[in-house]
Amino acid sequence: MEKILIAVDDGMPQHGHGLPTALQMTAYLGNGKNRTDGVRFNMRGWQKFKLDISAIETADTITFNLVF
Ligand SMILES: [Cu+2]
Repeated sequence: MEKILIAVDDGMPQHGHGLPTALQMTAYLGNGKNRTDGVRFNMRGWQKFKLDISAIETADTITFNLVF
């Protein structure tokens, strides 16, 4: 199996701080899916999740924006 590294950068861009907890990939669920725990929001507003994903011959970045 090819080793995949996922780095997570999260937080509230308008406030300049991260989440109060650290995200962790806790399980591989198969078929390219992973379980992530540790997401806790302590305030409303714009939350940004940036995932830097890298494997042996490729890398990509995806950003999720949540507003609530
Ligand atoms: Cu904030």
